[in-house]
Amino acid sequence: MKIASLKAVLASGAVLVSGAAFAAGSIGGTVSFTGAPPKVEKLNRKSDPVCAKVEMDDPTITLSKDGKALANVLVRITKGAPDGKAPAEAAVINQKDCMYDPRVQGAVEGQKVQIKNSDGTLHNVHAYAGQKTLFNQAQPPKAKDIEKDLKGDVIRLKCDVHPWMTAYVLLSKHQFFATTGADGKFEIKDVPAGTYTVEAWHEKLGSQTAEVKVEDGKAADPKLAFGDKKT
Ligand SMILES: [Cu+2]
Repeated sequence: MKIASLKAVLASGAVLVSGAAFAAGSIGGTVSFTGAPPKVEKLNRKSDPVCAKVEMDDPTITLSKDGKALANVLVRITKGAPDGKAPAEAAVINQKDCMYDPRVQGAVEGQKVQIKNSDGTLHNVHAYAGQKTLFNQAQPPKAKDIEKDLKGDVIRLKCDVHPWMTAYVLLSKHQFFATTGADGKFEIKDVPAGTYTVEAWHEKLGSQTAEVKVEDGKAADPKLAFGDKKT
């Protein structure tokens, strides 16, 4: 009897939990690219024989296969969202094949950033907020991960050894952000019902904003698009 009633309590609890998770909406869709697709240039990585082993395209403007959607756009709520708590886990950036992975990501103010070196060559991680240096640290092969506190808005990482290496971490006061994937799609999950301003940020093409109304259990699509005229 006792076990049966405990099971009943657990079962009803599970229903409540899943019900609560469902009582929110999401913001998602595709960030469109409406301009003429730029010519993809190969990066010149000859300065370091380790990096030169792998050919890489310049990822500054990365479009979907059909050229109509834009990858590496950080979409985040900039108005209307409640503040959140920084997660205990760090935002991780890996240096692999002499590139930062991911190139663009969001993090919560106060969250740590952890930078790994998976390459058999020296990197020098130089972090900026605007023109101001936040830290500047060499990371030889097999060196331990660099872990730092993040403060600012747009944090830019550059490698002083390999000038093509760039990454961005955008900080928000909450976790309502997502980066567009290779297909230009993004999804911000578990957004409470409400009206918000969302910003789509691209390292080269600037930013766009849109108003969006989120309803419980529904996906709101803010229709974000970039052309090729912006700087
Ligand atoms: Cu490097």
